[in-house]
Amino acid sequence: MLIIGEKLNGAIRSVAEAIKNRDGEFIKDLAVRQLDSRVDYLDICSGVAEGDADILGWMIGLIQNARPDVRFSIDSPNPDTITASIPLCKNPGIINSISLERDKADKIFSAAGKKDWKIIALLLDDTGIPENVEKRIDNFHRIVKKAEEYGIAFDRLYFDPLVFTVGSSPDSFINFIETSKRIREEYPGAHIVSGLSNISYGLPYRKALNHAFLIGAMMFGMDSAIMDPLNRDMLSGVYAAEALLGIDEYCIEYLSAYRDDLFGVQK
Ligand code: THG
Repeated sequence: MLIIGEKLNGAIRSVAEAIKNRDGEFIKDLAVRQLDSRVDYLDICSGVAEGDADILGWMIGLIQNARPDVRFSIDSPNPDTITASIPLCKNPGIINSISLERDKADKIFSAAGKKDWKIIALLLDDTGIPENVEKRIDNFHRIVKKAEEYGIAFDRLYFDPLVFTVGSSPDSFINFIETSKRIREEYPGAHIVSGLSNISYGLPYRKALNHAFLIGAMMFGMDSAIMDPLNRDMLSGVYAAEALLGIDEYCIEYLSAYRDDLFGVQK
């Protein structure tokens, strides 16, 4: 499972505050704590439209200075911010994200076509939030076709069926797994990703919902998630599910994570 650390997001109040004050120590600490847990990529999102690229550039420099081996997931709705951020990164990362909105996919596919970056594709177009599974699958086919036109290898794409809070979208999880199932039936190796903490927005005791989502979605092929890597219950959930699903043969990874006390339960 590819784990993308979610904490450096301007939608989180304390992070927004640190960005506003250019509090490098706060940002660096949050980066290092995630990297010292278990994370493959660090998602970075400014949470603002104005000065988005400058903020991400500042974060990239700061974090890369402390940890040159870091890999970023550049999280911006603005394709120009993404194309400006890519050359600043020493290591290949993830483009988060493209969609069929306006010329977003074309812009990014033509700029990043030859690079070794993974690309998250939201199953979204200009008509807005896809209301059902059929629309998501239609968007999936259109994105696959476009990627082919630009010569983007299918394996670089991570499809995000989109997750909304179950507090106001009762079908959110069902739509997610139904979409994943359909994609996997057609392309068994397709990568599926989610911003899984979205599922619990506005609800109490979020980790119960996040945890249930994680296990359920992994059963239907989700192999990557933007999630909280500082939450030990979520981390142990990833390892436990991989063991049960036969992805982690003989529980080798599970045992090693336990021994390294990644679950935070050893005395
Ligand atoms: N898809 C893609 N990218 C995304 C999202 C997506 N990027 C942003 C978002 N959605 C995923 N990132 C977050 C980051 C933080 C939270 C939710 C989603 C969040 N965090 C709480 C906090 O830190 O205060 C705590 C969460 C918890 O209790 O576990 O709410 O869908 N491609």
